[in-house]
Amino acid sequence: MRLIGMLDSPYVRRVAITLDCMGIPFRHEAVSVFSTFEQFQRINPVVKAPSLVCDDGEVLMDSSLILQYAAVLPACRDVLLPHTLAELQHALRAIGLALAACEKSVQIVYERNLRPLEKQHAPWLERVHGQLLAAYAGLEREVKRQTALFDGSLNQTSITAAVAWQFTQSMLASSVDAAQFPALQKLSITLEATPVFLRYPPDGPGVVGR
Ligand SMILES: N[C@@H](CCC(=O)N[C@@H](CS)C(=O)NCC(=O)O)C(=O)O
Repeated sequence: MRLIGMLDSPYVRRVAITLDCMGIPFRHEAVSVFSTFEQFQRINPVVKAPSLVCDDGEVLMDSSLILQYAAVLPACRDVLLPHTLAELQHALRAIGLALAACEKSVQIVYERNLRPLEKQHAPWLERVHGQLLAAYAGLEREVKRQTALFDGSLNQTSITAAVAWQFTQSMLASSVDAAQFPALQKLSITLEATPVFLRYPPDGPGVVGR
């Protein structure tokens, strides 16, 4: 299996780290949706990162769908999600908040980096920024509440939350004050120091216009 996309995408990084923790063998190919658009297009004409090229050549996209597929592969040692309904529900709520935070961060970065300054729409940016802060406020509460998931262990919830936080802090630190989110900050410091996070550093060319 080939995982296509740059690790500076939180979605790609989330999948790479989770697949590794699940015990699933894959080859990572650092192809950018921006600086190597045509190369990406040849693999997946939709140009969405992450893309997963399965062993039979079929291409999957969307990080959550890729992880859903990975969870039923014979090589999967652990789906890294809770097994009871109540705990799964809480875990999925936290993952949803982290993914919303990624999406809102990406929207702000695209608006700022890809749209000419005079065409940027301040009310839209303000709306998305409010949504981003709401997502992180909710996630901060979950990190404090769900102590078993956020005790430094590696599971789908903690990985997604830590990857989202690192991405937002690297791109939008002035928009999301880390001091207001101490539990997320602590989680990020802990997980970024683990060998598996260090194996997939958030490197890439960033968002650049073509
Ligand atoms: N919901 C998707 C979002 C993936 C996504 O938006 N990836 C970005 C890179 S961070 C991308 O492919 N951008 C190029 C584009 O949308 O044209 C997921 O979870 O994988």
